[in-house]
Amino acid sequence: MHSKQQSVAQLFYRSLYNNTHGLLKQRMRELVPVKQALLRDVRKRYGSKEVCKVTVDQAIGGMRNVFALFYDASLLDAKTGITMRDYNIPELQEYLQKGENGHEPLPEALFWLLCTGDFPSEQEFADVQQEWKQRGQLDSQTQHFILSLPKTAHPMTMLSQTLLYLQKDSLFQQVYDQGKVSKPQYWEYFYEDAMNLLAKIPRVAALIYRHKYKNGEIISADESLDWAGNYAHMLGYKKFEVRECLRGYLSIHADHEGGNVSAHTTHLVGSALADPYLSYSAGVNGLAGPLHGLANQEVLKWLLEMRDELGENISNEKIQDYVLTTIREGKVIPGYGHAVLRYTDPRFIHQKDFAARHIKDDPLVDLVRQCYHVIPPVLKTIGKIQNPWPNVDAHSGVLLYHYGMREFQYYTVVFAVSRALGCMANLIWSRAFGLPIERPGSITMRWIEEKFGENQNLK
Ligand code: AMX
Repeated sequence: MHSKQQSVAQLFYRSLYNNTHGLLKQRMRELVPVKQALLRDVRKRYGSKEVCKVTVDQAIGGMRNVFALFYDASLLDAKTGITMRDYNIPELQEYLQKGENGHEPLPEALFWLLCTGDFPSEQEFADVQQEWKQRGQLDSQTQHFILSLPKTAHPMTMLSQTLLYLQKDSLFQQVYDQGKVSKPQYWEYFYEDAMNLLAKIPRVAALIYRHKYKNGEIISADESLDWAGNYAHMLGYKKFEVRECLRGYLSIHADHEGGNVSAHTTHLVGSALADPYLSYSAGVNGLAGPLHGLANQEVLKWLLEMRDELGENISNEKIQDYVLTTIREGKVIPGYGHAVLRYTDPRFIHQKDFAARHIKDDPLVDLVRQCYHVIPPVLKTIGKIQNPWPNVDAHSGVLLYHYGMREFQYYTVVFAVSRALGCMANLIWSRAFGLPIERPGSITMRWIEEKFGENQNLK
């Protein structure tokens, strides 16, 4: 018999077999009933309380400060920045496992934290690392698919397409199609898909890079390296500093609460029970927008254009004029401002400190530092800008550029590899909590006028 049913069963049992000793899944199995009960209790006690009011301005203005999403793994504070399971960026840097006697946190450890709320023991950490190595292989068809993509496509488009290609392997979709899964089990299949997606995404991303920019010369994985270190290796970067840079980079970009475009899109699409591949492909498409993940490539372009026009050793006054000219042309200053943050993004500080430790005498890194002092006072003079301070994208692209990655379009792919960690942890928990399909109401101009207009009482 060679039925689809058989192949689904084989896939599932192979995956269960592989994970008999998966410590993260074991821990999740302990946690899921406990947290489900906690959420039930929270709803029972506070379900009817009002979280916030929504004004017409907020409905039209991108729903700023409308707290209508439940997203448990991370929270963004306008002043202190992101906390992941209540730990801020410096704390994560201090407490998470680090690689090669380095300084930067390892994403495997962060994923454990995002899923469980606890820092992993050495054994738990090693177990996730091992699992991702086992699950991470790309078969020859997948490699062929990537190597056949048109090189003219944007690398974020390639990433999104490859995630859709891999969707044929979704265990959730297969068992759901066959009616073999009930709601309490959904999360287990989302977990399997999420772990496979995470294990594979650095290899997919590295292959896209080698295909688009390096004539398809593939670099095989080095199984002795960690997830981020191996990504640096497969991209073709051999220096210890690049591995360190990517460890930190992939950790700090992992999650930024639930309302940002990539996290929210992944969550929304997943709420329709679209599997993790479909959901994250959608999230990646949102991340590819210039106001979201593409900003780091925009920053670099903007800085290089400024340098081309004004030369080296630019004075503060000239930077100020350049900023004002950019705004007069109707453009934004990339890397500055944020929809929620109102102070300097701690992830920017993390990268600035990394640069201070590892990078000496790079005029572009110096320019980023100079801009940090010069740009905010200029933006403060433009009343409508809510946050004149830098976000993470003001620095991240410049680090990659320093280490030799000159393909700006690719920078957002690195972001996407990282953001998969937060999006996947949340997606697993959304199914574990049994959250429903997301479906907010919307209003029309006529609705607003009829409800609040002068004649409303006459109607
Ligand atoms: N340069 C120029 N104008 C800016 C600005 C900037 N850096 N930041 C905000 N503004 C403008 C907005 O465009 C808006 O103008 P409008 O009313 O004419 O449309 C006005 O100021 C008010 O915007 P806001 O309430 O301060 O910000 P927002 O929530 O609407 O937008 C963001 C937030 C990030 C899109 C915006 O600050 C921006 O475009 N920044 C530059 C791009 C960037 O760095 N994006 C990365 C964000 C982090 C991430 O997701 N990776």
